[in-house]
Amino acid sequence: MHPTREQVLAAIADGPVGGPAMAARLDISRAAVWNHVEALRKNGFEIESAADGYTLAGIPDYGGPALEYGLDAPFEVEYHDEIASTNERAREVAAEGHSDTVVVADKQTGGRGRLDRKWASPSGGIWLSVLVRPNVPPAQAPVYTLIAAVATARAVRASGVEATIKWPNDIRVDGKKLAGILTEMEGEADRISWLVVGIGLNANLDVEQLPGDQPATTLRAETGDVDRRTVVQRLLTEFWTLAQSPPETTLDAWRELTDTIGQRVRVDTPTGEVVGEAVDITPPGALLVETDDGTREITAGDCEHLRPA
Ligand code: BT5
Repeated sequence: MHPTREQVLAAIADGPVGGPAMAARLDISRAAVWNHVEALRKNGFEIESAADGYTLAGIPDYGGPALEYGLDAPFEVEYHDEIASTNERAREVAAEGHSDTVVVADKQTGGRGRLDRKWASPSGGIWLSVLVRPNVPPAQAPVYTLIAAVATARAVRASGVEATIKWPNDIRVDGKKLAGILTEMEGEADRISWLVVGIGLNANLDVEQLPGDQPATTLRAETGDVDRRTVVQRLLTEFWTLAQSPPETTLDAWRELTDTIGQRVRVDTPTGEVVGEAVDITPPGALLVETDDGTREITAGDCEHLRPA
């Protein structure tokens, strides 16, 4: 949001405040105040004007201005009712030179999973991509997938749903997939240029709207419809806080939220299948699996939890 518009909104939220008083305080003309008020109304903010000035009577449910308003993290939000893929769009935003931007859509027509898989993204879900430019080497990128997993799991738990993390990128409830993460990046040998972390969270959707080729669930099915603005803001605040913290903070939080550690797992890796017991996660995000032939450190793959042998 335009910084002055943000200040006008903040003043009205603390209102009632008169137009002339605001103009004086923000050092802008009364006409400019009026223009900002009208623009805010167009964006869905309910602003009442009475003899004692403007008051804020309501905020929009969802969308860019709704998500930026009251957000405790310095992200700009770009919102689309419909888009092919927020990850695609975030990559474009990165190419335009921006950072610390979140692309959010109500619906995706070309949502993507890992390895060219499709991600079903009907209207009512939470489909977003976080663009950041951390000053770290590319080898550190996997920690951002863990950050996204922890942030998503915490935001979901705050809505009363006991979600757990399955390495590397699933958020699940009772073994059913509630959310997935797709991390993409561009970098040189020693430094990440940009990182796009895509999060797909089945929010206000029916399970029947999902493909059904593997067990899946939605927040609607688990707890009823949620206020997506609250969920997204919690998620982004957690994401930002963890991104500013040492990686160990994220790893510790991840260990508390995962149900992969301690499981017998089968992991499909680019270099073959590994079966054994998952015993820990190591920086920046590799899974340690104890196999009959010794301990393996796995950086990428599809992981399946097996029943005890
Ligand atoms: C993922 O891939 O789990 C990553 C999903 C990331 C989606 C977000 S939405 C915002 C951003 N923009 C994008 O275009 N993508 C990101 P993977 O682990 O490969 O899982 C994909 C598999 O999950 C599919 O092959 C289906 O079996 C299943 N699936 C598809 N849509 C699903 C859904 N909505 N809920 C649960 N499972 C789904």
